[in-house]
Amino acid sequence: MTGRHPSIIIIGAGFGGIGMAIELQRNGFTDFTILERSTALGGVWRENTYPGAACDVPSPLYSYSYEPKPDWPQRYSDWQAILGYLRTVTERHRLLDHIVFGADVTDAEFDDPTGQWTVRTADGATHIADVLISAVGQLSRPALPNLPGIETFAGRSFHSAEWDHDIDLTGKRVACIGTGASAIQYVPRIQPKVAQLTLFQRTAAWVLPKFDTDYKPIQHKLFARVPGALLVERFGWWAIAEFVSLGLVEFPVITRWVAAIALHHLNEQVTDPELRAKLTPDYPIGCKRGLFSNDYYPALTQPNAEVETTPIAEIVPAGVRTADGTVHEADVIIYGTGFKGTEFLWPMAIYGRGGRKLSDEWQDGAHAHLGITVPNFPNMFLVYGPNTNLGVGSIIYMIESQARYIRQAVRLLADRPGHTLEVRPEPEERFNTALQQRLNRTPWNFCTSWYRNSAGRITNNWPGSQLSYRRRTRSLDPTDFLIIRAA
Ligand code: N01
Repeated sequence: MTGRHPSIIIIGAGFGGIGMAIELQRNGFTDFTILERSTALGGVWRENTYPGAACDVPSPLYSYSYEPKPDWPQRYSDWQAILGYLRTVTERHRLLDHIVFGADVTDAEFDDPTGQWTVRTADGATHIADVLISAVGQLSRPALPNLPGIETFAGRSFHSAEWDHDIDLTGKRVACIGTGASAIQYVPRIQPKVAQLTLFQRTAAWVLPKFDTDYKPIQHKLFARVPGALLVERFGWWAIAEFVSLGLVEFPVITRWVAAIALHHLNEQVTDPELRAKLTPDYPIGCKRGLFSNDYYPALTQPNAEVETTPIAEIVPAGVRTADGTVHEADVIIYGTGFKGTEFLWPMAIYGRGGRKLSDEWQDGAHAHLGITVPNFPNMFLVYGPNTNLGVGSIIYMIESQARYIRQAVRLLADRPGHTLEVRPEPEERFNTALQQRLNRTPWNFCTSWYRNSAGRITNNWPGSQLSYRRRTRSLDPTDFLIIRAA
């Protein structure tokens, strides 16, 4: 480590990486570089441009606490507004000069003798730093289904996160596979223009009403001029999320109320008993991510829409063949089939102390102390790492908690030049044992989702509230760490 301030590499210029950079900069640590694989910042909000792409967490909460925005156009802003916000914040904090675009990290290696990280990118460049912070998110790698014949389809096809805007869907027969948070946003947008929409549903979603609104000029003025007004709106949504999250473990009665609201919503919007039956979930609410929409069900009741629940057998040149032998002809197939959420940091190869490979350490599923630090990976930190996703609430709030914690670790390093810092195995193990016990009591165990890996281990979610995580990460306990002089 040179001088008092560690040099830092942050991977990823989405909400996590930018939030991390701001936290460092605000605390006087300015020797950082953000490596971003794309040519622009924004992470998932740059990638997901499908029609209707929006955040289903209210914007006053889905924003940095220190960068309130009084003039959000809507309560649930679309991707353009969110991306615009992140760009503005990045510029305001003069972070653009810290970002290297087109830097796709392939591998990173900790060097025991120097106590530094060597980070390599696909273009052959090498970066060396004292501290490595990954902020690559959990949902940055689209997952295509493993369906036979997928490559034989004669029409056009794309994943929802790689929406092909050159394809005009007007008058086309469109097969949509998947009924997650992405699909329920684009299905209502494309249904009015397509000739035929066939929605292939493997599992019915729990869908709640969305209390969306366009903020009016008077509200913008109120938020901008009346001290605390925007904070009240933010706090209100935060408190609702905290209340609902109590239902995950402590008070299941809360989730039963939420389920009743969702079923009422379905019954109100879908009168056809056959369609209603198809759309009724058969697993506990909360097991998969809860969804919010006022226009998803109505879109599915239209004459040009059909919900197909027979399992898909294969993709054929003409379309989708279901297990009953029917070929559902299609001009376009849209895969709303989610992301490789449990493959943390994949496909980067990360080597820690003694050449240990992170993917080997995580063979049975990713785990990290507080989702942030991993034994034998000195001076390495994770933003939005394992078990830090929320069933309800704002990931930006979690990211802020992690950034503050990591900043404390960087401070420790700055105060001990020439040293490295790594979490001891015991606190990490204690943390994970308690975490897994608590996870066993959550509804996430009762279905498959991107929260669990193929062995069934829940690697993605935090089984508690936003506040409980904030409390756990508020102050870094130095006794949890080995702080040793680099050889
Ligand atoms: O993906 P998903 P997503 N045959 O994994 C189905 C975030 N997000 O892109 O449920 C047939 O939720 C699969 O079926 P099943 C949010 O965190 C946030 O929609 O496994 N179907 C499922 O229906 C979200 O949770 C916002 O039975 C197949 C769907 O594909 C996450 O992104 C907005 C299949 C995948 O659903 C992912 O959402 C949008 C197969 N072989 C997204 N394989 C916000 O508003 C998969 N499926 C913040």
